[in-house]
Amino acid sequence: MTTDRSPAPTAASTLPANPRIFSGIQPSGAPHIGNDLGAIRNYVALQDRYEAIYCIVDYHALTSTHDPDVLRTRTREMAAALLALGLDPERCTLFVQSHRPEVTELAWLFTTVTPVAWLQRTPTYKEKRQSQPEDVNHGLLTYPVLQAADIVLYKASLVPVGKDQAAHLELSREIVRAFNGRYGETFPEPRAVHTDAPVVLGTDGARKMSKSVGNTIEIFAEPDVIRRQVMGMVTDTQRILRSDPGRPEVCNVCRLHRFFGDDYEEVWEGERTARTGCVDTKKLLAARIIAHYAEPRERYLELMADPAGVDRILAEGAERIRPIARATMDEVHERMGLR
Ligand code: AQP
Repeated sequence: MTTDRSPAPTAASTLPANPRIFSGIQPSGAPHIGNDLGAIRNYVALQDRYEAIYCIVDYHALTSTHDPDVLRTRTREMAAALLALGLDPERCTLFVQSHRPEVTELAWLFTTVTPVAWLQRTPTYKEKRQSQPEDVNHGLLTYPVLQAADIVLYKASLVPVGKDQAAHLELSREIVRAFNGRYGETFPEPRAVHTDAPVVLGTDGARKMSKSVGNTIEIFAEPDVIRRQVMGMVTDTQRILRSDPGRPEVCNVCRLHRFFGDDYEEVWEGERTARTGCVDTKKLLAARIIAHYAEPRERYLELMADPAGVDRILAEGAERIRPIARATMDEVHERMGLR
């Protein structure tokens, strides 16, 4: 079984010389394998090569999570999850978005260079209007402006993210171009770095795996829960009988086998020849996912048993990057004629 968590070689080989890395993750629910395969394993790999800053974006989560206790708990859980999966506070900075409030000022300043039409056409905004019609708050509309501020407050130029973030990142680049065009060259244009699993589909086999959709395989759930989530996955819908040959290239279970074993071709062959059935393939996948995350799960439980220790790491992270945030804001004030 593979434990290689490095990014796709094509992604890494195109990186510039000394970029600063930034990425954020929402504390909007339990982390899932889509988060890990699409983004977190790149966070881990890149911390050894570049100056890396990672953020738990609690302001963003407020656009859909309104219970203070839930938000607090999830924020700490997400921090413990990232540490358990391999982020090392000695090799990167991990902090909570609201602990460096300069970002909200920068976001507001960015709204003055961002046409409303750019925000209204964002696919995520359109989706959220459908999925939470009773709560189309202003934060949902301006989400990409805050995201642009998150990244460039630290003058980061590379952003490890999944493909679902492509439109947001493109908007960040447009906002940076608009600011630089009006006030002079200030910020680098950020660009995405993807893994070799930039879009992981959910257990429904239709939409991307997503906390808010609830079609996830959770990384730190009890083994029984993981087993249930995997066994509930939609497979190749044209394979009706056990004796029907499968089509592994369109089966989400088979696709996931690529990331949880060295022998996925053998697994695929078993499906193609109907030597194995969907149930066998799911059972094997569940066992491999559980084994793959067994050690991180132990670390996660240890970290959650020491909440003060986790909070200390987050507080130190926010403090460490204060000078970068202050220097950026001083420069922005000067350029915009404030102060
Ligand atoms: N399915 C996925 N495949 C690949 N990458 C993914 N990411 C998320 N889902 C997938 C990447 O994980 C990072 C953190 O994303 P997030 O905090 O937005 O996570 P989420 O699960 O997408 O969260 P929600 O609550 O479900 O948000 P919505 O529904 O608003 O998207 C990002 O780099 C993301 O690309």
